[in-house]
Amino acid sequence: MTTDISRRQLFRGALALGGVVAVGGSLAACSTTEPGGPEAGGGGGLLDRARAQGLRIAIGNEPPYTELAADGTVTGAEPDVVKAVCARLGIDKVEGIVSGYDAMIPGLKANRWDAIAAGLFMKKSRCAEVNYAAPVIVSTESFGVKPGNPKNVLTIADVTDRAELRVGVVPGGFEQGILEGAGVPAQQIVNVTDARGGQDALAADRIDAFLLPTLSLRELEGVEVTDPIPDAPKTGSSAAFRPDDADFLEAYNTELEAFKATPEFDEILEKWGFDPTVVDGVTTEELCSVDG
Ligand code: 6CS
Repeated sequence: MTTDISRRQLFRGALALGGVVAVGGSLAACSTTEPGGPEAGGGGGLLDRARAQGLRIAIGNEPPYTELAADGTVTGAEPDVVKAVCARLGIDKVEGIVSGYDAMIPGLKANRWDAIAAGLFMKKSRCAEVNYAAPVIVSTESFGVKPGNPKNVLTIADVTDRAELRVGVVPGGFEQGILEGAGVPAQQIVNVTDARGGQDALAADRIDAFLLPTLSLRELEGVEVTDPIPDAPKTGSSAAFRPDDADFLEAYNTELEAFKATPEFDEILEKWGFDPTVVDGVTTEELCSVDG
């Protein structure tokens, strides 16, 4: 008897095992670290390799930041910007590989992918390990709660002040860092696999609130989304690269800055529900100063 598992079940199984699942053509083409894989380093090396073989990006498959279309192509606000900038660099293939947020930087260092384009929000600890391109997205965090917000969870301070509140976060995510940075004890922090896992945990009363970006929560069913959390830090993101690929980053940033001035950039952000003007004047340095 064959077991016909869905793509989502496969992803969630792989993520639960801390693994990654490569998509691009077919799942059979799962690629993690390619045998004799690309040597790290040398922006020119990555630029030449990407022009020849395509660019592999890690994504979280969390719309609207990143989304795996039914036919396996990678979309979402960040990948769509990456694809547009890559086209300007002569790179005509971008492959999405689904990963948990906690595995994205280790996977980049292990050459499982060439870049991260997942809405991996900038903060000190991440900026110390990877080099981010100029900001593309600045967004907000909210709580996903049961309709009517019966526990009245609105701020991070509510969570620190009320020991009975259990908050769901994705493993190693920016939100986990917000709670830990605020001194929320581990027993109040509940790991869920991903956005759908948080939705299910809320429905099953395993958590009282799900901490996730505002627009990601709005994609879920049966979840009321609070206003942006006033005492949560600013969240900003862009593509992230290995420090050894500085030449590639320089070429990428040059084309990204030019692309950000075009109507197409605004169209991509607006298509996915983001306000393209919020990122105006925001720098990587500013976002990399966020604690955590
Ligand atoms: O940067 C992060 O870790 C967070 N970013 C997104 C788009 N979703 C959740 C994740 O924790």
